[in-house]
Amino acid sequence: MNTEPPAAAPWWASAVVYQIYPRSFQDSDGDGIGDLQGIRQRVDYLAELGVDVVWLSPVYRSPQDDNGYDISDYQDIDPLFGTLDDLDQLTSALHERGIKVVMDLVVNHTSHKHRWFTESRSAKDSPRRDWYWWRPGRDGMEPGAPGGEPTNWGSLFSGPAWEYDEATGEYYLHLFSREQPDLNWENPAVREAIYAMMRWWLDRGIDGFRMDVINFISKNVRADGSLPDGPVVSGPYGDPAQGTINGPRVHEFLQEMQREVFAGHRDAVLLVGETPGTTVEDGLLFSDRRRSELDMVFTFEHVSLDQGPGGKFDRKPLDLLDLKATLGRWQTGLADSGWNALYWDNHDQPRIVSRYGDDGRYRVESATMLATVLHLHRGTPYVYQGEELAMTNAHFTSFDCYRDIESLRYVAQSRELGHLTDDQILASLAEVSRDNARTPVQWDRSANAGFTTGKPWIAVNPNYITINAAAQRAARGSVFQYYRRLIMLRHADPVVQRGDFTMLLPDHPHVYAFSRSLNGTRLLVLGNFSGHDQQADLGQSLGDRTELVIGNYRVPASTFGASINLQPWEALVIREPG
Ligand code: TEU
Repeated sequence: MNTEPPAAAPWWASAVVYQIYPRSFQDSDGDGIGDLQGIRQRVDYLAELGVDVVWLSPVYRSPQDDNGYDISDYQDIDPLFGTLDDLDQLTSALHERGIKVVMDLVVNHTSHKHRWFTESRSAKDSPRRDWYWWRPGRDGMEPGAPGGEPTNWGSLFSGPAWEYDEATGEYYLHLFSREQPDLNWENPAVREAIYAMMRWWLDRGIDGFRMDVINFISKNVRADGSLPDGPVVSGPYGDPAQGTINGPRVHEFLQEMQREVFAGHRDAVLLVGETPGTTVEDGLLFSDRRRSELDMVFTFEHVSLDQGPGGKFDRKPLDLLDLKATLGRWQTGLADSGWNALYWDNHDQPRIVSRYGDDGRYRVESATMLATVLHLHRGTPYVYQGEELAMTNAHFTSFDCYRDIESLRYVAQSRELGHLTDDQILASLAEVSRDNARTPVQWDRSANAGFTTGKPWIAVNPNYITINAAAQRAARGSVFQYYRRLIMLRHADPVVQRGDFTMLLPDHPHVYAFSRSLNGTRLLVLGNFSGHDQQADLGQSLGDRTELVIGNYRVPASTFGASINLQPWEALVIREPG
């Protein structure tokens, strides 16, 4: 880290986290899949960017049905990525550069190949039977027949959330794919095994965890062991949310985890929860320091605003007023005792420049505007690999380009239901498939963008010839250089780290405006979310000592009156000293 954080604020108030999706970051051995030694080759790039923490998406041993989010051994590395020794070397290389390492923790479910599950499924009286959610079929229904599932829940990856297992005549629960059975956290032995595994990783020297769907671990189980059906909103299945999200014991489990795993480590580690379906009220409970659960959580509200009633693949345009209202609510709601994790992109979301920006004519302007708005909020910003280069969506036009299990299952289900044409399915995949974020990082203009000497596991975006790290590192005014400046700003400026947040112009349809203030100093942040000039009427003149802190156009500070003209996708941060 560049600067010491102020004593009162936790270290991560002035930190920026960088997410690596190892499969697509850098290949070192020519098999077309990124690996740990590949990441090690790029640590100086990360140091140059200036990030404080690296979060590694899963590298554990896994059959890779969901690219590592299906773990078969929590205490080993998948040979695709390397060895435990490679991980230790990478951790040391990052630590030497002052960069912390956060591991992904996927403990709502395991792989169906995990020993715990193979033992569990082997017999009804297996000592591990109760480590997962086994249930008989619905009363009066033939086991294994459609509709015989214990509840009507749909899985998040299409199809039912229960899989019938002939060997013992019961069903097991899988909120994700059938290769990802849900662990039964009601069983104390499960929790103890997970805590022991987490302690083992801390002892190995890692600096925290990003906890996958951690608010799914407590199910809403009735006293008789049954689980509730969910409302059927769209499609053939019921929504499992009420029975599975933010369940009755989730806070108890996290507080227990704090006591069992993090006692004595509390201030050094970073704990960020991935929490779909979480409201501001829940977010506050998770991140309130006094409750000792998590440091911050990823909300999904601001990345669901372009989603129609049919769910993720049902697309509608973003209304900027919704985005401001949503992020504004999270800023206000967590102002006193909670903390926000700030993100646009990750390995599950389409690229933000293609989504809320313009990846054509104004790619550079819109990417830097979006970055400015995000990084100036109160919270800890996350940068997903390639976001700092304004990498775009994949723009795939045929089904055989896709690799992601969620996308492929969605295609299969949609074709089976027959409501959509192939062109319609392809159009929604092109907008929102997770593979948009998973194409290889574009390092330079050489073959395969410098990602691999072999055949990449997923196509490289052909725009790598112009959009790549080598070009941007060298160029003033590049998106990469702009991200560096934003990161330096967070390191250096207490107003960015700790200032209060006030939303301005909430009804302006195209301008995102807010201020941050601390001890009389105010930062005014303006972002134009359109490809046209926009006027921001602030109602009061800015003082005459204002200065431009950062912006993505060259504008002299003296032009800031009560009304500011913003050029297409322009971002401005203006300081008014106290
Ligand atoms: O994702 C959880 C999640 O709910 C979604 O973001 C999901 O990816 C999907 O897009 C919903 O439509 C986490 C991981 O980030 C994701 O990669 C995994 O596939 C999933 O959990 C299961 O482990």
